[in-house]
Amino acid sequence: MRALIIGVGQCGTKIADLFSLVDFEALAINTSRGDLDYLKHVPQERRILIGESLTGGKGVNANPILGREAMKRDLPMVMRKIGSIIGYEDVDVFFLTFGFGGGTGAGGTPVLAEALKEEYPDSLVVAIGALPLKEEGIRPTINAAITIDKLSKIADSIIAIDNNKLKEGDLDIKQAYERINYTIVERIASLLALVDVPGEQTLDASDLKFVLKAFGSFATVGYAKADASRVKSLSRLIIKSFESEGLYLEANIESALYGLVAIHGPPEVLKAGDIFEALDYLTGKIRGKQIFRGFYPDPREREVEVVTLLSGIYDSKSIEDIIITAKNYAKSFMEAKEEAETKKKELLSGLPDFDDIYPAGNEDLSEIYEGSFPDFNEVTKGLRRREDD
Ligand SMILES: Nc1nc2c(ncn2[C@@H]2O[C@H](COP(=O)(O)OP(=O)(O)OP(=O)(O)O)[C@@H](O)[C@H]2O)c(=O)[nH]1
Ligand SMILES: [Mg+2]
Repeated sequence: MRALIIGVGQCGTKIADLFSLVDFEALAINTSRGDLDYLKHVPQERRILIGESLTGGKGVNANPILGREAMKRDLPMVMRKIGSIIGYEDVDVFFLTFGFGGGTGAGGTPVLAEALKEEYPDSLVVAIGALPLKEEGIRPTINAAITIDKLSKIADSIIAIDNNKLKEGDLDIKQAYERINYTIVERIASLLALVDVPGEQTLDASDLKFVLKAFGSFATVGYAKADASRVKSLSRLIIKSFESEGLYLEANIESALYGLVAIHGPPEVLKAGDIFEALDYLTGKIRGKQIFRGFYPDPREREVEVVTLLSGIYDSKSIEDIIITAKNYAKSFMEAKEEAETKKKELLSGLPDFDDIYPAGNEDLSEIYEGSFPDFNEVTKGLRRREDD
């Protein structure tokens, strides 16, 4: 299976950089030259600066209109570059990584997703986006809500990662992001690494594509890992991977259409009875009732790792919170705007124009000043009278 990871904006390119570290094909697109320079693992020739004529290589400061414009202007160059990386072998899935709350990623990703869908109709386009932290304020929330709406009409699935859910304890923001990015890449890379690998019951590219082709709805990845000697119940560990604490996103997994579970560990722990008990439970729980599975017994392994992908999710509290906050804000902003306009009109109505006050004609200016300059007290009194009427 061939996956191409494309990071857009700072958050997205940092995630793509980690994918590159673990040997996935990745490229990085940003409006900020400094942020591209800061990456460590994506090869130089796969770092693409967009919108230079617009921003001078300095980023778009959380303005998605500029992010969108930057991607549009340089789209031919970006698509040529992607084409040259792809060569003649098809790509199964394009994973677009980005932050929902900024400008470059939020504005640019939907433009790129649309172009990829058009040029590579047989490949899937899956968005992997980080949802903003609550404390970031209203603007990232608005950017996220509008970008969710756009991508839901273009992408095959949106793997939304709730930063709020993965942020731990009192790490500072930079450390928290690093930890979150690492977690995202660990989970998705583990899943991708298990596709097309020989095993007991294996997952192939078409299984993964089937699960991810979910009409632009949400997907989440669950995860659980334990030392093999400590696993008393494998079934319990599998179930843990798709319970709330295992998932990226606050979501009602009962609303999911499809699932995929990959289990990797020493053969003596991977007992069929345990695995089927857990899979039956999951199959019964999700609405779509379709679960794909892969078991990968590995005698050298000392740990058991379970990765679960659930797709077709519509019911997610993380997403709903963002959409509702954005809608409420938009509503009160529109009301405030309308009120400001009405107040302004009221306040200014009845004002005369210059011609109403200054004498007409081409008299000598000195004469105007001396003789006929009106008394402003009189004028304002006049205006007040008009308003009282
Ligand atoms: N998980 C994660 N989220 C991040 C990271 N950096 C930023 N974010 C989130 O992404 C949003 C900001 O996106 P950025 O990628 O910094 O912005 P950008 O796309 O580069 O756009 P501009 O900086 O406006 O040009 C914020 O809402 C953050 O919550 C990161 O390293 N990891
Ligand atoms: Mg940036």
